[in-house]
Amino acid sequence: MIPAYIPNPAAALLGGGTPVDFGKCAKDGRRILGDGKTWRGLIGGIVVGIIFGLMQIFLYNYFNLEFLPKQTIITVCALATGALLGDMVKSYFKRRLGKDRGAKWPIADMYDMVVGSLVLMTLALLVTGNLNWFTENFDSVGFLIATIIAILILSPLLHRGTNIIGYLLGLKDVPW
Ligand code: CTP
Ligand code: MG
Ligand code: K
Repeated sequence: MIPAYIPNPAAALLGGGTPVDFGKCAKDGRRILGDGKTWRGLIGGIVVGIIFGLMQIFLYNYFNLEFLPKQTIITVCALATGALLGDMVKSYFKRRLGKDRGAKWPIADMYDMVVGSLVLMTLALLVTGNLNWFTENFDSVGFLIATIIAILILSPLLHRGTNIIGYLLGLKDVPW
């Protein structure tokens, strides 16, 4: 999940400038995505996520970490891109609900990148004919389910932790 977890904090560090929605509003008069989603954050976040994923592939091969699921170029690129696409879809619905940029939306804010990254990864493996990645990396359905449960438990903790650190370092305006 490293290529999925890195892009959002990287976007917070690198973001700014032109918003992805170019400042445009939807029919409800509110911003399509808002000023919290910028091109620099989007592209910078994806690139940094991919770089971390490539380092993961290198370390995996170097230290023979065969007990872990193996990243591939496809999983790395899809996880990093999916994380920030999920984050943008979340912002779209957040704006439609009338919540301002940076407002709290607990479950959605915590799982946007998890759902976005895992859905895009599965789609990317499907369309490239690599769905056997799942059977190659997970011995049993039980191991796959246990991994998903671990992701669902760890993600909000990591999300909360990094946001508190970002807030204490003055990189984020709010600790969520
Ligand atoms: N960011 C960015 N571009 C992105 C995602 C994030 O520039 N595609 C930057 C923005 O500076 C943003 C910060 O990272 O404020 C934190 O990201 P996030 O919490 O996802 O955005 P919010 O400001 O909370 O906006 P929203 O309410 O739309 O989620
Ligand atoms: Mg936020
Ligand atoms: K987010």
